[in-house]
Formats: sequence, C-alpha cells, structure tokens
Amino acid sequence: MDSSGKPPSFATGDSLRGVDSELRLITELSDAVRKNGDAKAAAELIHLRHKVCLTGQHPPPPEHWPPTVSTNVGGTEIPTVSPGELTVEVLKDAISRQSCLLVPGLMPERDVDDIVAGIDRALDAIARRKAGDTDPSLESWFLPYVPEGAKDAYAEVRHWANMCGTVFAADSPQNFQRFVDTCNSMGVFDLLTEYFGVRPVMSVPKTTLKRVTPDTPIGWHQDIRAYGENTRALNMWVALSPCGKDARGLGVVPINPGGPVEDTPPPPPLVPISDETISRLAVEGTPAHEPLFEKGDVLFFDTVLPHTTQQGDIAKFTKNRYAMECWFFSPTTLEDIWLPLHV
Ligand SMILES: O=C(O)CCC(=O)C(=O)O
Repeated sequence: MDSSGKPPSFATGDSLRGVDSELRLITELSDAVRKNGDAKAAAELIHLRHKVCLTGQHPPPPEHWPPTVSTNVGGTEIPTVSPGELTVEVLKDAISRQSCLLVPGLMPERDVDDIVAGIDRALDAIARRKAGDTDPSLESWFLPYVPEGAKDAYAEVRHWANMCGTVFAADSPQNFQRFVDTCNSMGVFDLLTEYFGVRPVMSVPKTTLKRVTPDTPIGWHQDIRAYGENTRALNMWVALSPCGKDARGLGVVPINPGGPVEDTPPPPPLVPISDETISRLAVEGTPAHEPLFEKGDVLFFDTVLPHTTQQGDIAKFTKNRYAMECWFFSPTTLEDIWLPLHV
C-alpha cells in the first residue's frame, strides 16, 4: 500500500519500486544515445537494464494464464490483421486459438531500413574484430554483453550464432536502443503490457538480429522446450526483407497444441521436432505454411507454435534474409539464466 492507502499499480515499468535512480538514469542515457549516438551510454544502458531486473522488483503476473477471450475454434490459415486492426483482444484471441498472429507492414519502413543498416554494421564490426581490428568505434556496433561480475555464460552460443549471421541485440548497443525506440513508437510495449498483465522484459540471447544466408541451419521446434512450461512469453518476429521465395522465410504450423507436440524432450540446447510429427499435424488438419513475407511484416507467436527457418533445397534460395527475433517475457516467470533486460 502507498501512503494514500491504495494498493500500488503494477501495470508499467515505471511502477517498479526501489530502483528509481536506475530508471531515471535509463531515461537520461537513452536520450544521450538518441541525440548523439553516445557509445558509452548505449553500453551502460544494457548493464542498467539487466541490473534493474536482478533487483527482483517485479510485479506479480495475473493468476490466470494463458489469456483466453474466445471459444472459437482455430482455422488452418495463419490469422492475419492489418496494423489498424491490431488490439490486445485480437492478439489474445489469435494466440489462444492458433498460437500466432500475422500483422503485415506493422514495422514502419524507415525503422526497418535503420535496423537493417545496423545489422550490417554489427556483422561488419564482428568480422573486423575477428580480423584483429581494435578500433574502439566498433564497440557501438559490437560489444559482447557480459553482466558485471559474472562469467560469459553465452560465449559459445554467441560464437555459433555470429557464425550464422545472428547477433544478440544486446551485444550491439546502438542497435538495441534503436530497437527499443522503435518498439515504443509502434506501441508494442503498451500492447504487450496489456497482453501479459505486467510490463514485459526482453532477454539477452533471445532478442536477435539476423542476416540469414541460404545455408543456415534449420529445424522444427517449439520454444517451450527451451524456456519450460511455466514461462509466459511471446515472440515478435519481424521480417526486415522480403522472404519466403528467394530467401529463407519461416515455416509454421498455425496451431495451439497447448504444450509440446512430442512426448520426449530432446537433450538441451536442442529443441527439435521430427518431420513425422509435422506430417501428423497436417494429417490431423493443420498443414505447415511458408508465408511470403514483405519487409516490416510482423509475426507474433507463443512458445508452443511449431516453427522452423524455412526448409527446402539450398538451390531454391539465392538471397539473404534480414529479420529480428524478439521474445518478450512476463518477468517473474523467466529464469535469470536468460539475462532479462528491463525495457
Ligand atoms: O528467423 C528464423 O529463421 C528462426 C526464428 C525462430 O526460431 C524464432 O524466432 O524463435
């Protein structure tokens, strides 16, 4: 209770308690990054965002989960709405029935272009560092994030991801701030705060910038296998260039199976689903889809959606694809190993 006797409102990040100075500093440093691309401020922001999460000052999530707003049965096509039709009710409805919602053109073209340019700069910085370039200006675009006083638990994953053209957004401080600003101007944080019932957090290894080449590894999976059954999460996957035809897009089975579609969990970190299971889902009425995405198209999906980087013979794909994977989490349901970030 506050001094007025009212229970505290936990709807937004601003209502976190005990971290006022950190939250103020986040606002100030974000301004510095926006105004003059301050590289030190951008890097410090990532540390602060994680520090705020580690205080555990998170509001409790709603008791009832997952949110359900309709008893309609799901279809077999990917549910799709225009940006103007996107509301939290529409999102909850689509996720509860089919685990996904496609919103073509949700991310404005100018933001897409900025992020694509940022991905190229990040990958270029990685290549130059690897070649021995010690220019400090590269750190704006690639500076591996390791929490203060901790060991680099993601060194191997990062190495493997970078080899595949993927960068953790938090390892690219300028890109991270750019993306946070884009989410804010798109109204994504407000939408997802309503969706989760609490302000969501992001995660260091699960917010990634990608330049996917035709020879990238592929495999059907559900993220519930990685996070566990009690983690409340939603991915905002953004196509930053056209894909699905000349460049690998995504394969998805638009179904909400309510949990893992296979009984035996594979050993971590692998989270694959066999092709036989995908064929079974098709026979049962929900075939896989390989949508044609245009730049700025957003696919929201939850942890039980079976999905894969688009499969098919490498000869079919002649172009790279730019994209973002951005998982949002209900803070108290995410383990600290995922390095949560306050946004
Ligand atoms: O971008 C891709 O190809 C894979 C995306 C994915 O697996 C995810 O966002 O969870």
